[in-house]
Order: sequence, then structure tokens, then C-alpha cells
Amino acid sequence: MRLVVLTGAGISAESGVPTFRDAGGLWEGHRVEDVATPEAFELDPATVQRFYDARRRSVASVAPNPAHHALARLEAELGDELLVVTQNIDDLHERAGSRRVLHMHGELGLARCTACGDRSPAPGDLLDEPACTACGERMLRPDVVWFGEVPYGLDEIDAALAGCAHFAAIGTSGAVYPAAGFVLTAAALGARTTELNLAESEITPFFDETRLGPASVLVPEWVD
Ligand code: BJW
Repeated sequence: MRLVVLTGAGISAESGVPTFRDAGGLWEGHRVEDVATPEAFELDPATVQRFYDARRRSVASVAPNPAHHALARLEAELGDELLVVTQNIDDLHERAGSRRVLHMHGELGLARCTACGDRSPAPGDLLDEPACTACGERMLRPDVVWFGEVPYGLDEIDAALAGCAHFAAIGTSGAVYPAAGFVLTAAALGARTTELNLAESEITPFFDETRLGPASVLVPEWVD
């Protein structure tokens, strides 16, 4: 594997998807812990479902930006020598044309059954109480990874990091693990590391190189 690219909320910011921790970010009115934990869902599933239903509708109305398109061009060139690992639950990488995308924190477009775990396309709003097609259970949850849950694809990510020559992180604050630790894993195993971010992050000191600026400008410059 030549290149592993980790993306965070910053890559979708210029598409109009709010980030989590920047000023004006998603969690200003809502603390992340209020809506992104299994405990919050258990206590008040309707609020959590409403929150994700609103985000699903809002993401459907925005478009990929030049940063997503640049990564899709890179995949066209590198094929399976590139893996994009995204923490984002939007589908903007796919809508830009990327196919090798691993959604480690899940996807807004999928629902998961709270009884049998079956994953299926989210049938519009989860608050409308659709039933699980596999077992009939009426309580579906967004197929996203909350604090305290194990992210998706960690074995595949570990294998990719172990074999990659270059690791890059785009638009992530480095505040959430295990993703924040990928740079250290990759570096320890010999990869060159690059960070592209609007501002310095919690993990900036760990990268060989950091370029600061908006992703829509930096990523096409870096790729082309
Ligand atoms: C731009 C830009 C522009 C803006 N251009 N850039 C200590 C050590 C290790 C772990 C822990 C620990 N203490 C607690 C933990 C566990 C916990 C954790 O990390 N907590 C932290 C608060 C410390 N982690 C977990 O619980 C994870 N699971 C886990 O650890 O399982 C155990 C396990 C692991 C491994 C093996 C076996 C067992 C799960 C974490 C789940 C995170 N879930 C969320 C919600 C997902 C659903 C949803 O979207 O609602 O994921 S929280 C939220 O944060 C979301 C994001 O993916 C994630 C990261 O945020 P991101 O993308 O970095 O966004 P921001 O807003 O923080 O930053 C934006 C960045 O963009 C900034 O840097 C800007 O500068 C930049 N930017 N505009 C370029 N135009």
C-alpha cells in the first residue's frame, strides 16, 4: 500500500457540513456526549434519532468539494495502492467518485437493528419507526460509532498502516482515538507522514510535515 489517507470533518466543512469542535461546529448547541453515546440513545432514543435524521437530510442537500474530488482523482491514478479511511459518516467521498473508502465511524445512510444487529440502508427518517427487515424489531439506530463503541474496520486499517509508505491526515482535530493514534502507528512502522489542516491540531507535533490552509485548496495542490 503506497498511501493511507485519514479524513475528518474538516474535509467536508467547505461543502457545508459543520465540524464537531470548531467555533460554530456541530456540537455548539448539543454536547457530543448528549447525542453520540450508547447511553444517550438508551435514555432518549427519539432525540438522538431526530438529531441524525436532521443530519441525514442536511447532507443530502450538499455536494462534494474540490478536496473530495482530488482524492477521487488520486484513486483513479493509484487504484488499490490508496485507501481512504474516513471518520466522517457522510457519503461525500463516494459521491466524488472514490470507491476504496472505509467508514470507521459508520455511515449516515445505514441503519442498524438494535435487536439482531442487521445493517440496512436507512429508510429515510429512523423516527418514523420502520421495522428491521431481518427480524421485525421496530427500534433501529443510526449505524454510527459512538464513544465507547469499537470503530469499524480496525484490522483492515492496521494492516494498511503497517504496509504503507505514506500516511496523510486531512481535516481532523486528533481529539478522538483510535484515529488520532494512526499517525504514530504509521510513523513507527516507517511511513512518511503529512497533515493537511486549516489550523494546527492536537497531533500536529507527530507529523513529518504539516500544511495549513483550507482543504479545498490544499488537497488538490497536494494531489496534482
Ligand atoms: C479544516 C477545515 C477546512 C475545519 N479545511 N481543515 C484515551 C486514549 C484513547 C482512547 C480514549 C481515551 N479516552 C477515551 C477514549 C475513547 C474515546 C475517545 O477518543 N475519547 C476522546 C474524547 C479522548 N474513543 C472511543 O470511544 C472510540 N472507540 C474506542 O476507543 O473503542 C475502544 C477500542 C478501540 C480500539 C480497539 C479496541 C477497542 C469511538 C469513537 C467514536 C467517535 N464518534 C464520533 C461520532 C460519530 C457519529 C457522528 O458523526 O455523529 O465521531 S465523535 C466525532 O469526533 C465523530 C468524528 O468522526 C470524531 C472526530 O472528529 P473530527 O473529524 O476530527 O472533527 P473535529 O470537529 O474534531 O475537527 C475538525 C478539524 O478540521 C479541525 O482540526 C479543524 O482545524 C479542521 N478544519 N475546517 C481543512 N476547511
